[in-house]
Amino acid sequence: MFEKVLIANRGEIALRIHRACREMGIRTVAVHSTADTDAMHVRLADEVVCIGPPQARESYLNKAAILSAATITGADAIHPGYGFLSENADFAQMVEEHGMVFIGPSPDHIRLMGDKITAKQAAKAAGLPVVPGSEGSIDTVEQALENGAAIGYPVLIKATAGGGGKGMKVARNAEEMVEAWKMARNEAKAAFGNGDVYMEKYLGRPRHIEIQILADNYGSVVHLGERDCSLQRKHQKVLEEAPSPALNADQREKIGQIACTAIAKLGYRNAGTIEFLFENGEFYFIEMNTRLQVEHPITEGITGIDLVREQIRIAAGAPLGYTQSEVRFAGHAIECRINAEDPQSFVPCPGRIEGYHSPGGLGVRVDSGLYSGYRIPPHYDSMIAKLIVHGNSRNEALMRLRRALGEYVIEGVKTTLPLHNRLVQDSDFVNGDYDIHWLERFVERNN
Ligand code: MV4
Repeated sequence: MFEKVLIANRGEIALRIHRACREMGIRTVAVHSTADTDAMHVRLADEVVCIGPPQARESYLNKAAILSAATITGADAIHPGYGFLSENADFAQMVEEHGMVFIGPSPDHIRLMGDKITAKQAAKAAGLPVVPGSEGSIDTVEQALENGAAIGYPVLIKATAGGGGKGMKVARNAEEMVEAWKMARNEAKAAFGNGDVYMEKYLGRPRHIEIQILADNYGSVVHLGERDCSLQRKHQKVLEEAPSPALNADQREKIGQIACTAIAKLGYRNAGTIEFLFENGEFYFIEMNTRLQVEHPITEGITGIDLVREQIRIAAGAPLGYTQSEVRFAGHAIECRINAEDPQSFVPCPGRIEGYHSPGGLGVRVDSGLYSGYRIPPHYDSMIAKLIVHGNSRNEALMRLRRALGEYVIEGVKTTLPLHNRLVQDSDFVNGDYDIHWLERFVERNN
């Protein structure tokens, strides 16, 4: 096992990784920008290295600074968390070239899945159901029109370097195609420096359902069920739950098996998430995430498996040690992402935490680096805490969530707690009756 792991991240996920390491008897190295000197994960880590100024580009995205910190502290491995360098294939490769272990998949798999066209081709070849669409990139207006006619309108044009909805354009008919194709290419070029786009049949009211998988270095694969991440606003997830209220046992079992077979075929290792759109009882692969995800705790809630520990064990060369039939699913888990934002306008609201009381009790988990007196820096993502509840049933989880939200006190900054308080009272949400567009309408109704 590793003796020392460098945590190349900040905030709640840096703390989450530290906790897994501490339980495993692994020493931790925190790296931080000058804006994060007082962060909780920095306080708890065994060793600390300041890697640069507040701007992420010069600190948390600074490969040379992080590799230097790992080298001088003698770290055996680097955990990238999510965001920042977590899906940067070049960084993963540099970590290996420096004789350390990148806690994640191979650079080749990160690269394969980072390009949405090659990801989709690989997914299809591995047996995953994909959205009907173009074979590769759409490079001319003629190709755009041909593919539009063949796929059938409406179609969606997507950036191959994309994710997060940037460079996505709907074309409802041939007339809209030329403009949509040009705009998608321009947006993609501006956002990613790569203007390549591809085309898919546009699904109107799907749910976003993703399957968590774990694979060791020896070909063993398990899935840890699904998460329903449909409740999002402007491509930012707000609340996630597991299992999905939209799936029956047969659908769950079938897609889980398909996912495991595909992951084994791909030769993928470590943790990963396969994202699907789900509409009219059918799954359609859209992307694969080659990192630990923000919402991983709901999967931990229903399986009892510590995903970060599993990532570290796998990276250290340990075998999975259990089979699919030994993975036990129990109850229901829900996560609320709490952001330092105005709950109506969603404008970020950094500042000092003047008062803090987090909820507790059976089935309640809070992942957060917050404490009374902490100053939320303005330079980073506004997510400051995750409230995760688990119950024996969805209804029990909901009862617990309402209770826990009521206990949570965060003073000094505006937060999205009031949004969650309203959401958990809504009858559509309580009935599990929502798709990927539902929350945007809910927010507008309540404004
Ligand atoms: C789609 C889609 C409808 N049809 N693909 C948005 C971000 C990206 N990662 C995939 N996205 C979508 N792809 C087809 N063929 C609708 C979306 C989409 C979406 C997907 C998941 C969660 C929230 C979403 C919000 C708007 C659009």
